[in-house]
Amino acid sequence: MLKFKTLGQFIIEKQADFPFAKGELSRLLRDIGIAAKIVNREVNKAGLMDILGQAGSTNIQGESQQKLDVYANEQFIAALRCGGECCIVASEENEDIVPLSDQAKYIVAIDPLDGSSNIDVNVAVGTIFSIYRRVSASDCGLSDVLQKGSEQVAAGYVIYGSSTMLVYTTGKGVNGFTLDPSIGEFCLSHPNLQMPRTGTIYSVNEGNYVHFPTGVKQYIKYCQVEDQATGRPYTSRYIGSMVADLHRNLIKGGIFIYPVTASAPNGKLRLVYECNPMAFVIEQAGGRATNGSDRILDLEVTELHQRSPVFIGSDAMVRRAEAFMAAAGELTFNDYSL
Ligand code: AHM
Ligand code: MG
Repeated sequence: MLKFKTLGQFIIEKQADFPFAKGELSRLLRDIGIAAKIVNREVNKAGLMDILGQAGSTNIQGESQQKLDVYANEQFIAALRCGGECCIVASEENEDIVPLSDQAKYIVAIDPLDGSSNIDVNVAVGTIFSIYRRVSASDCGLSDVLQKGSEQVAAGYVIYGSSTMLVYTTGKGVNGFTLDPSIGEFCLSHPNLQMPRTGTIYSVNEGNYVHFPTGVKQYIKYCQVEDQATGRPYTSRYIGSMVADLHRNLIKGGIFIYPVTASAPNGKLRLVYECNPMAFVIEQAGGRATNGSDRILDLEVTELHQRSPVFIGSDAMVRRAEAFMAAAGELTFNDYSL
């Protein structure tokens, strides 16, 4: 008698929540899970293999070597192509949309290996994915991808960390699965994840402090002030892998901010395959995600690789940061002096 539930079993069970479901979304999630296991296998032996070479370099057999993010992109696209349930993939690694099956109902947006600059130093990286229902009746195209985040039917991430986890939502809460390498299955380990309403961790690249908007500078100062009642000073934790930073904050409570800066006037992170899926997960866990004033999931999407500032995490902390932004009366970088 099995004492655990695998991702596959869980997905099939949850299909009953959607009485008219034909199993396509379930199969799509299964395909993402399979690709995640393949990527996990390569990430885990990254130090052993010659896989760390730059894309475009050649190995001793004259075969071209690929960076892990290129490899991950290929694996996810191959799994989605093979599964047949995806009509378009939009990926951080591809300038344009990748058309797959025009018969299929779903769009997948993906950051195949987020935080990939961390691979070379053995730090956690992740995959972020987002699923939409196509809106076109035929000839699916870019307009199917440019939907607001609130239209997502499912989203999630995989974290390749000290263990590998897949965390996802279909809009009915958030569930986390840990990969048991001995049986090669993701097993339900974190059912119904709830983000603490507040926390004591703030995650922001403080090296960019001088370039931050005044509201963000003031919020950071607020985090650093001694105050017993609110548990300040807070702890600063910034890995540089959004998936890992947000996963930790989801479990422990905290806020992650990537604001506009002088060099990134629209923020750094991408709306379609980074901010929207993470915002869907965090909201479903009881947290909050905005661009400093407006809900991420309600932002108009006009470009495939559109960027957005993001304030995401525990509800009370994000609201507090927004209050500092509103009080400073600006959303754009304009003050080097504070
Ligand atoms: P990537 O998708 O090219 O890996 O970039 C996204 C990453 C996020 O995971 C992380 O939060 C951020 O970039 C770190 O940026 P910075 O080094 O500017 O702090
Ligand atoms: Mg990324």
